[in-house]
Amino acid sequence: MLKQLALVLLLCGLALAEETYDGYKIYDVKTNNPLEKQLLYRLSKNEAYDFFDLPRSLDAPSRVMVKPDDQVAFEMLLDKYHVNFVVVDENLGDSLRKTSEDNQRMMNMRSAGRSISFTAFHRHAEINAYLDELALAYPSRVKVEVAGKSYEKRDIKTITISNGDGRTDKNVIFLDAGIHAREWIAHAGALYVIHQLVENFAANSDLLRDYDWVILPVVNPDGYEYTHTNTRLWRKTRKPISASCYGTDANRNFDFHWGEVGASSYSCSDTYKGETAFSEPETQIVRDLLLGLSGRGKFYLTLHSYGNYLLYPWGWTSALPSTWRDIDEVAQAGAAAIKSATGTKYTVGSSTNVLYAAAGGSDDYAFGVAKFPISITMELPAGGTGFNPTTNQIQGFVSETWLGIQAMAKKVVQKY
Ligand code: 0X9
Ligand code: ZN
Repeated sequence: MLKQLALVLLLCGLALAEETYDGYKIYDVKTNNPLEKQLLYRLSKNEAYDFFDLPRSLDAPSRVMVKPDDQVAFEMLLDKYHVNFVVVDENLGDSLRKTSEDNQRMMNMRSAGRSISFTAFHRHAEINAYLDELALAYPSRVKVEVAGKSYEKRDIKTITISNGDGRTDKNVIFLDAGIHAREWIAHAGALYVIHQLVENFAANSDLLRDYDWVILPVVNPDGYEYTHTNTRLWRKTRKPISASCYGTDANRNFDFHWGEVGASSYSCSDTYKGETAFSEPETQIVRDLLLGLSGRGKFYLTLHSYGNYLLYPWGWTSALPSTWRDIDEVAQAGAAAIKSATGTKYTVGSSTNVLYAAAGGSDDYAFGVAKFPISITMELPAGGTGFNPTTNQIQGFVSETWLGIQAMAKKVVQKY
């Protein structure tokens, strides 16, 4: 009995303990031929190694996080096959502590009466408070609704932004962010879009003449809060699956070719597809919003990080949808606007062809089921060693991202 109690306490302790990432290393692994790339693909199936990215292109290195106990074996294996690598972070724990202290300092630097800024990454409650502040300040143009609750009962809010002319039949651009908890720059990017459309309305009124925008800035608040309080690089939702494994990859949980490729059946995996399609309250909420907009919804844009990609369907097959040229035209407009403004390069293409095959994504569902004619996943740039931009990188990233979104939205408004 005592032993069982001790085990339960130990498991609870493990589940609640803060992950410090002390001694974790981050590697950039550069492959020079298809054989080396194949080796990397095989390694990425090993749960010991956390691949932050795994692009198809041979030129692009893959970034991998490895915990202290696995580093010797990892380096020996790469050496054995003569695969080049460099260590880009000798101790992730140190780096994360610094960025967290910096964020803590900057959190308090908000202007009066405003819950958020673009000089810090804010908590879910502050983000929700910002939406409510806007609803109060701009009642004719802003409506904030609770779309539902997360597994841990947090309010998942949408903000609907219009020009206040009272028309209710307009086309819609639906934007979300934060499907993946650790991709903090995506949440910040969505907040900046909200800020521009509401607080800089005069400059952006052409984007609201015949279109309403529905924005859900934090799809996965439980995961997001967990990255602030426990495990900075948590990706999934937080519903317990087994005694020691939590969470589902929300971007593998949508019911379109669910689980067919690039998704794991192992509940501890970072790409766990879930017990069933739409097993998570968070993905059910996005599903219901998308289906509710079917017909009016013309552009679905989901913000992620990282890698500078504008990705479109399909993610489940290398085949292209018959209308791929329409989506490509919109994405290219976004990439061109960013390139000419800041020089930042985005890669444009179908998810499977430029990144990797992964079924059950929200983008494929919006396009294939909810019939949004334009559906794009935008992978914002990396900061820090990937998911941890410094606070002074936020403003540059989100304003550049906005230029791309603005250009894509203009194209959509022209086309539909
Ligand atoms: O793997 C993902 O879910 C996305 N990349 S991320 O690094 N942010 O995790 C890409 C999703 C692309 N879309 C589909 N595969 N459907
Ligand atoms: Zn993501």
